[in-house]
Amino acid sequence: PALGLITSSLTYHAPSQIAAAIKSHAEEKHLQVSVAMPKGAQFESLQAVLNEFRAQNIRGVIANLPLESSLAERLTQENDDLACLFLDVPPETDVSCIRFDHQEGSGACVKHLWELGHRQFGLLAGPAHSISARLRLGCWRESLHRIGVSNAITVWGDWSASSGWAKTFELIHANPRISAIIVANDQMALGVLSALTQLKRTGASAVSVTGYDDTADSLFFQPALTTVAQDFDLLGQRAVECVTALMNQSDPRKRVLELLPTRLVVRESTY
Ligand code: IPT
Repeated sequence: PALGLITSSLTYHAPSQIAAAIKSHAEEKHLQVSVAMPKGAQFESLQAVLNEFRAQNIRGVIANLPLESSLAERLTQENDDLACLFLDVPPETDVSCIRFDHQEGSGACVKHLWELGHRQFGLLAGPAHSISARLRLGCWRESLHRIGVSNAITVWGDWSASSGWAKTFELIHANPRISAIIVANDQMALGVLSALTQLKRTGASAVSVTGYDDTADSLFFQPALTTVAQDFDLLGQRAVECVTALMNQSDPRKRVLELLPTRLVVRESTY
């Protein structure tokens, strides 16, 4: 028996950690994992992947790539012989889904920086096509709005360190008084820290930075990164457990919905 995994590019840290966790927890259950990494997220290309999985006798599929609600719902409805579980879809989507509680983590970053006295914020979001990027940005803005901050500046990166580096110059140029940058993932935060060093915004004129993911490397960034921890191993474990449970029950309309906790890890990049 085998599972199928459709994933975002494994060149990024989080999807590769999640894939590794899925693989090892599936192995414990003596399940092979077949991996597909489609370029785009159109219905036809995803349906082709599911057909390919079906031909390999796969009956359970985990999709860790950003999909709009209507697309995930259509895939679920038109493939009701497969158990499909989604890890990156909007909250209101009528499909089986496990995801991290973005509200908890995003809100905690704003609160932490506010309590340190920061009032001038830069927001570095992930790519606009990413569901999780939009959810995190939405929460930052809502939390800032609630405490009366209305002048935060938003820029969008593509999850990579190089985009974080480039966008930092834009942010600081737009408002040189920015004292804190909230970043949608650790890889972009690495680039932000590098750009801030280049801009000589260290020491007394340092800018605080928060990341998101808590990758294994983030502790060794200079300075060590304050970030929101997402337990990718737990996500992989729960995903394998849920998709196998879905495979073993007969009602294709049954839905699983699980929210995993996140946790703010405070290190040296915020003061
Ligand atoms: C999400 C990561 O937080 C982000 O850093 C990036 O790697 C993205 O994945 C790629 O799709 S985590 C995902 C479960 C929403």
